[in-house]
Amino acid sequence: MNRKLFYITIISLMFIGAGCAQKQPAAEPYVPPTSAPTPAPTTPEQPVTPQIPSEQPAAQQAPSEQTVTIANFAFTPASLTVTAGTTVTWVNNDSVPHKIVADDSSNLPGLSSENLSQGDSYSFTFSTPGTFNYYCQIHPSMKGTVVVSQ
Ligand SMILES: [Cu+2]
Repeated sequence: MNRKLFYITIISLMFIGAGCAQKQPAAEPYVPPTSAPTPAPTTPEQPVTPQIPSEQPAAQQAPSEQTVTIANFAFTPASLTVTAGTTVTWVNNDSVPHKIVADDSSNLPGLSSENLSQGDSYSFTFSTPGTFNYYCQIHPSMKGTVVVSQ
């Protein structure tokens, strides 16, 4: 009689244990749904987005204007790298006039200055990415390049 009670007790304990084991996996799926909504609130993401637009204007303002100096029959810098939309201004510091025109390879007929006397300047806005060569029409040996990146 005692053995039967012993086995019954063990068997009943096994069923209880199996019942608990079955309930645990069933209860687990309920936990992820409750934990998933907690990261869903976008409050921590909102302070991040304002930082991005604040960086973009700063990057655009810096290269918006660049200057090329003309002195001693040379362009300085001879090769200038800017971002698209940048306005480049050439300033003639020589006592002789210079005239800036785009090289045929640049395909920029709009880049053409008047004769620039000493102290005169000429500005051109580069809106298209690419490599643009130019030279002085009066002194064709004077050459320069503007590289426009996006
Ligand atoms: Cu010249």
